[in-house]
Amino acid sequence: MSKVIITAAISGAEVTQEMNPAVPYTVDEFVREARFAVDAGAAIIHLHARQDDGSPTQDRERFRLLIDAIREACPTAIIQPSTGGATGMTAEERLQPTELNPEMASLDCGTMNFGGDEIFVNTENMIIEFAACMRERGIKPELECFDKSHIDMAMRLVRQGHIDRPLHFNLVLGVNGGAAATPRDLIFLRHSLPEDASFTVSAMGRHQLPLNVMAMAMGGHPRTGFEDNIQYARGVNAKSNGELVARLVRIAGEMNLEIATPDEARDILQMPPRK
Ligand code: KMH
Ligand code: ZN
Repeated sequence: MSKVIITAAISGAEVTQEMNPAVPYTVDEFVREARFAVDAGAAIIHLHARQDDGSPTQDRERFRLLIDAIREACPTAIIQPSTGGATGMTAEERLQPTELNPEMASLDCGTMNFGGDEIFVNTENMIIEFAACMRERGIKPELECFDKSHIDMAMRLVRQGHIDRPLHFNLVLGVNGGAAATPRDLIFLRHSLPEDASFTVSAMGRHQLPLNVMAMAMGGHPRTGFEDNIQYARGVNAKSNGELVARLVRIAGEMNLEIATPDEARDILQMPPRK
């Protein structure tokens, strides 16, 4: 049986230290959170950058600092920068971390109505541009799909030759404007994927844990971390991303599932071996 790849989305762009003081802003805080997550069993660190004051940034040099520091602390981990960034950022801004040639990056597959007047823009041409940039640099895209139509868009771009197989999806549930964080919607999305694709499941807030467990039961992989959920239990903040990862590792063990090391994750996702 294939092993379970745990992704830790350690920072995100939206959560703050006012909500949970363990949310990382500084380089040292990022290193601490990445180390806790990897030591607990995460193979992939999904990374949004922050300035020291907590403001989200896609600045290439800030990403370089963070990636170099995390790599030193966690030399085997797969570091997956976000190209989603935060709403309101331009495509050029968002693409900056790809200039560092990471082995993987997120590729958002549709525009989202986040609420009010907030729109997360991913036009078809932007997705094609981001995919071309990743192909040129040998970066494995993780296809972020917040709804069924995003899967359809991704598959259209696969058929048109813009995105290469093997495909790895991240099904993101419970974000305003997208699919609901319910078993019904997860089953629908999972069965909308091509048979040969691998998939991770992310779900917001209190839905993170049950849908992570469902993902593992369905042959998929879980994504945990502060980007999607800052609480360990109702009204109780998680002390670290590592605490969330450790709980998944325990549950996977009870389910007789083994946890993939970063190198095993590269193998499962059919990525080149670590350099
Ligand atoms: N923060 C959201 C606007 C990604 O990382 O690619 C976008 C996001 C997706 O988190
Ligand atoms: Zn993200």
